[in-house]
Amino acid sequence: MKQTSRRNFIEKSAKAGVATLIALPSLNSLMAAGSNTKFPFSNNLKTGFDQQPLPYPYNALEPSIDAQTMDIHYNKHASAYSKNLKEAAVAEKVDMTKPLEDVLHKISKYSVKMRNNGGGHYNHELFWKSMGANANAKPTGKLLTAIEKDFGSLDEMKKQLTEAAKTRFGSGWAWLVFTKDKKLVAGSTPNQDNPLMDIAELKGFPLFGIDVWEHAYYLKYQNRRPDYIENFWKVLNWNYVAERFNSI
Ligand code: MN3
Repeated sequence: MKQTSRRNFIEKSAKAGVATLIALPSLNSLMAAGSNTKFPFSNNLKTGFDQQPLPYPYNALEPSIDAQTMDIHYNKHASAYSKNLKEAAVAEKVDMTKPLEDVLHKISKYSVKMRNNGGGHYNHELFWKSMGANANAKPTGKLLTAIEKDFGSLDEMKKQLTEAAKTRFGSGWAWLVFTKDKKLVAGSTPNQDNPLMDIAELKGFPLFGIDVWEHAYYLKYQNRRPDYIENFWKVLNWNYVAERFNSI
């Protein structure tokens, strides 16, 4: 499909009734940094139920991620998660003015449809924002210090996360997670589960995730998931990852 300019895209999205992110005051921001942090973490980076506009044109991440994959991924796969999530929310009487995170934290109390689509919507909203055309090549500051403390080095973190992404059997996500023990760990979840969910084996606050469903890479990379993962690192938006880390 033809490239859509950012401006046209935003206009189109606005016409489609896309809502803005729900911004709530951060409890933790009111507390002294690093003290009394409660798990699950509460911060001001909340997710609504509507799909947000893609923060860049479809071709912005080329050659790592091609425009056609981005178009189909965003407009077909991800938008269906949002649509189906809202159907489930209506059926199960979920207040959609509240953050989606509230549902994910107790997802065991809801239907499989809510779990699959609530996870699917959250994971993709995070995924788009975690990438960028002018992404920084490296993390800095507090985030880099934490990575070096918990992994030994940035390269070792990338190695462990790459391994988690490569070895996730079937469909799922690989994550860099901040756990309740206040440590960064690399791991993965199946399907559209994520570390916010009470049913997840890997629990914590996701700083970013790598989508390893075939729909995320098959058009360009076919069966070569490792090549896709290698190229993902080139478009990772470390500024946004740092913003998430600093918000906890
Ligand atoms: Mn996907």
